[in-house]
Amino acid sequence: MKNYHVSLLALAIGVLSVFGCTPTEEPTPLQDGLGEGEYIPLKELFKDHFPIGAAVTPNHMDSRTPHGRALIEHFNSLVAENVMKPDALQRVKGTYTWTNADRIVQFAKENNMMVRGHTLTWHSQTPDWFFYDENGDLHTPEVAMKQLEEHITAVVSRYKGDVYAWDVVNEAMFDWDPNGQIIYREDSPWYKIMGPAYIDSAFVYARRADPDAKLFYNDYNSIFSWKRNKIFDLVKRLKDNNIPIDGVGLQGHWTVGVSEQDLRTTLDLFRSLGVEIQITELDLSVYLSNDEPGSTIYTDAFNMRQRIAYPMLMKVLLDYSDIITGVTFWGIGDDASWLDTPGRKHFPFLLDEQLQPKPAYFEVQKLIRR
Ligand code: 9MR
Repeated sequence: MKNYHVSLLALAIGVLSVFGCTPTEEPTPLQDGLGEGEYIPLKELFKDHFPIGAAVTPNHMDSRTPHGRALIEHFNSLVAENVMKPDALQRVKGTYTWTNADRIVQFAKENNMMVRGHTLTWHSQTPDWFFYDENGDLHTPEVAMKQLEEHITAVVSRYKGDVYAWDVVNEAMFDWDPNGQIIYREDSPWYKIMGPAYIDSAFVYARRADPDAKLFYNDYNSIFSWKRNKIFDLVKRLKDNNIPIDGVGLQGHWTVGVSEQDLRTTLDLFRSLGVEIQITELDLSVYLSNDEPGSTIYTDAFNMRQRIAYPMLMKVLLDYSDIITGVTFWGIGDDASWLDTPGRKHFPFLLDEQLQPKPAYFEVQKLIRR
């Protein structure tokens, strides 16, 4: 077990002035019999509150590998990082490729884990044939809608009873528009073909294929006012029109600077809609801004930031655990994250590059195991 003694108090104070709060002292001994460096697996820590998930690739699905072992130890829910997307399942029209997705579902079954499905309807990672005819012209709304219906019906039916929740529509709202004039992502080929009608239909098709699956709208930047209000309006409209939607997925691609107030305001807002919330793609980058120089070393400053930000975040999620029905990390440990670029690692998880608990993990553990 790694021993991180944060001796750099000066550094800590520097960081804390950023966060405007008082330091958490050196880890205090736990009062429940756990010794120094001992930990409770994540899924056990949160078992009374929500399942803890990880985004995975098919080659993680092997209990003999470190990733497979870490998954079995810490997680009770899985989501495919890529292999359930339209380009993976139906790259060629009418030809479905299930092998990789099946592996994930099988591993989950063998290890008593839940599976989230990601994603049925998206403008990205979706083959051109969904949108364009052989001349490169956009399909008519009828053709595109039919293809969407076939895809959703085939995929949801195959995993009926195995996938308990689907990201039915992903990232359909326009991302940045402080005046709120542009509601939908208008450059999405789905939108170009038929406006927002595809969103409503996708939920109807998914419900029809598996009446028991939980159906989510999933998006990023969803804790910021300019976007959360659009998502709120969308979900309200869907509900008012009896479109079957169960919840909102807040992706959770945040940083150590994530604002507690933004989180709470967003959760209060969605609570008022009476929908479930899941954090679907959680990663907490160690950088406070894009301008900070990149590092491939997990510095003491990064460590200190995460020791503060992670428990703050998890405390908020616990406070809302009556409406939060799942928390899924967008990866497993700091060895690999979609955020990483050469020279700039983001170290966004609670498990380190060796898939061992980080100091931030122990701070989170204290929330529950005092
Ligand atoms: O993590 C995924 C990465 O491996 C893919 O290259 C990328 C392609 O778009 O998609 C990433 O996952 C995204 C997810 O499906 C939707 N929300 C944003 C995620 C990060 O980009």
